Amino acid sequence: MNMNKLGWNEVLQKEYDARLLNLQNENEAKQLERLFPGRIALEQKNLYNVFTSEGEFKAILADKLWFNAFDRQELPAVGDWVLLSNEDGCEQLKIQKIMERRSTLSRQSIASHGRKFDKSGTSEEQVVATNIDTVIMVIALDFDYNLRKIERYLTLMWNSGADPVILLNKADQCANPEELKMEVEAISYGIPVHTMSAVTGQGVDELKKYIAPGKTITFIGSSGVGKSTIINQIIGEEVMEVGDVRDADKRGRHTTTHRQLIPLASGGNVIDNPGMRDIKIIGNVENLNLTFPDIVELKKHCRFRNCQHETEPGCAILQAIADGDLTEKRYKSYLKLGRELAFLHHRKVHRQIFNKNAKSKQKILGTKIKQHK
Ligand SMILES: Nc1nc2c(ncn2[C@@H]2O[C@H](COP(=O)(O)OP(=O)(O)OP(=O)(O)O)[C@@H](O)[C@H]2O)c(=O)[nH]1
Ligand SMILES: [Mg+2]
Ligand SMILES: [Zn+2]
Repeated sequence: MNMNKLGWNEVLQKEYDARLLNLQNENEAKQLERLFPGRIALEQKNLYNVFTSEGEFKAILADKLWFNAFDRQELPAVGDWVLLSNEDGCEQLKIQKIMERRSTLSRQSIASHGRKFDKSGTSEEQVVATNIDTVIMVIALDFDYNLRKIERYLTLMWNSGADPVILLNKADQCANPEELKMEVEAISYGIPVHTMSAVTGQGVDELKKYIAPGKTITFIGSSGVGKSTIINQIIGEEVMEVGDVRDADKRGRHTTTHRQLIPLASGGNVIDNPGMRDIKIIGNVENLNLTFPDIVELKKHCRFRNCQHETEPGCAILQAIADGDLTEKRYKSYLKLGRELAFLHHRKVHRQIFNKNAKSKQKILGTKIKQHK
């Protein structure tokens, strides 16, 4: 495989070369020397598919990587560049190390799943995909269209470090796609918004502009919005499985069950994702402010610096709502997402303390085991 098309670049090469600096002993040098890079294409219950310069292979986690991971974020995700070893007598390659992530799209995982890695009992970050250049949120212009949902996704997308794009699909099912596009543009402040139909192919050329050798794009959105159909349109072939939507409410049936990185013949890479259910945001106030620049600006114009925007005279937010420049729904959405982020921050701090304690306990345990040997 051509590694540059897959996304390998100078920064990664530097990191790779640096593995041989500051080595402790010859043994370590020998071990590190034989590691080679690969990119995670698929994950299925701790069994991975990786692309290397030699092709596609199965890989498993090295014991050390597994043992040292306290958060799921510390395990490989689709899109990751990893360092691999090929050991005698082992059918699969072994993933020894995750290389530094250039961007990370994550969400809050649903705590009720009782994840093995949720050792602290708090909700945790679930890495959706990494090393992405452009993250494209797909909204279907039929059942799925909802401005509040777009605001929620935008906060998540700003947190990723990848460039956000909004794609309004199923334009063929909608009487006024251009009107809705303008409505979305009014709340997305300069983020590109496109309309398309993955069935007729209308708008696909505009989308192809985001694809370039070495670049990676990913599609996120609810089940049934057409993510896999769009990818098939881009490729020009039925590569991804596509599922019917339910008759009653036009929602999808969760056809795509695994994230998957697909290298395109032209040299770009696409990651398909399973449909997201009820998405929980992740991030910080900065991401929220990027999603709501209008509200950030308005707040600066309140008469009182500590204005709570409830009943105060000279409140620019209340004035904007009264004038119809800001909808109450949008302001409420801002407050709601802000509350969610504050709650999340609280849990995260708790979790960091827990992990720190657990890690030091593990160290002590490790030393004791060594002493016993
Ligand atoms: N009319 C119309 N139907 C579309 C369009 N795009 C996708 N569909 C249909 O929507 C259904 C769902 O498409 P998928 O591509 O499987 O949706 P998905 O987002 O990948 O769904 P999951 O894999 O479940 O997350 C299929 O029946 C597609 O044919 C479109 O632009 N217009
Ligand atoms: Mg799909
Ligand atoms: Zn105010």
